Amino acid sequence: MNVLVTGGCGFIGSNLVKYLRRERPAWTVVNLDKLTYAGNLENLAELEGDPRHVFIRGDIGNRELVEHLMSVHAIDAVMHLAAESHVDRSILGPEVFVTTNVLGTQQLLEASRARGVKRFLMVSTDEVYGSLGPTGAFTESSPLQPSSPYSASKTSADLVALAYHHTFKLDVVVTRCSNNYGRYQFPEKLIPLMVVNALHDKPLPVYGDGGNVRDWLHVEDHCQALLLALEKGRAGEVYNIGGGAERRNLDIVKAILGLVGKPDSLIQYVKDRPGHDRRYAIDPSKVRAELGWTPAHTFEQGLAETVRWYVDHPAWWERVTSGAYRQYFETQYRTR
Ligand code: NAD
Ligand code: TDX
Repeated sequence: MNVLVTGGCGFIGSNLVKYLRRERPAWTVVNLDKLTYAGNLENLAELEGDPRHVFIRGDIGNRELVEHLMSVHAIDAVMHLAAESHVDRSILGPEVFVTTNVLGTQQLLEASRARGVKRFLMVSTDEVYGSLGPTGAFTESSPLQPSSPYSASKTSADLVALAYHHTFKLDVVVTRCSNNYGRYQFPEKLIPLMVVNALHDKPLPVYGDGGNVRDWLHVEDHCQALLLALEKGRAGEVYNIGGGAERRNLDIVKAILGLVGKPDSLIQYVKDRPGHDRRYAIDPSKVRAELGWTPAHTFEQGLAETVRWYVDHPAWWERVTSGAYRQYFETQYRTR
């Protein structure tokens, strides 16, 4: 089995590539990644010299390149994770979100169709469903109501992938997961940003009243669900994947401060994110019943381990927060 993972140098992708090498050692994993600010080969340092991990730097939108590598490596299946992934960046500059997430995905689907790929796993997001009120949870048939340029671009990609199944009979499975956390997450996302700021005694910027709720999923649990969906999911189906751990942002920020031994006075309430979704929650009944998946991590244990990893690996986040990221970070916070 030869699998193409796109975005394999990002947060979830790098965890997935390592998970696949451990769980399916006979497979060859071809990793196509453009190495944007979010992609970092250092995340895969432990695979150096591994003949069954092939890294190719390139854009998913480059059809010639994608078709060529699919042919040279006899790709059987695609796990598509490459994307622009950060909501705040999509508010500052939506264009690249449409280019990569929508047009890039379509090019990849077209190449997969042309090369007779046997399965295409589209990694989508729960943000396609928009925001929930205080109760209820997203099921696979909840209406699609994305709010941000990021989530609208992911919804478009998700629907184009399903259209390739319905129209062209490409074997497509879509997963829609909730907020991931764990090692190697870029420190622009809530949990690593707060850990890094706390370690530097910098203010912790909580948007709005801090009462927004996310349903947290450990990245290793997500990788397990993705492999199950690849191997056992039914073509044309959507599977919601959620960790069953709904938490308010403010409670997470306070938990992080407790774990690193810093005072709550570092919390700074800042202007809310425009169009900020209030609450996400996943009904995971389908993935549990059909694929037999349940998360292994509890949030409290997973958060403690994740925070410890950031505390123990300052060299990793110091390098990734330099350069281009720093410039973005400063633009972001000048506007508040
Ligand atoms: P990330 O931003 O950490 O990584 C994205 C990777 O894609 C990077 O390595 C980047 O270099 C690569 N990439 C970007 N544009 C590319 C292009 N045009 N061609 C090739 N490679 C390109 O993202 P992540 O958090 O690991 O998310 C992975 C996927 O999971 C995304 O599709 C995202 O929408 C989805 N998702 C993420 C979460 C989450 O909580 N992180 C939740 C739901 C869904
Ligand atoms: O500085 C911050 N302060 C803050 O209060 C940041 C970065 C975030 N927040 C809030 C906004 C959200 O309510 O924390 C929550 C989580 O924010 P993010 O980490 O930016 O994630 P979110 O917007 O929920 O989107 C994430 O989950 C769905 C991923 O980034 C997406 O790629 C995924 O599709």
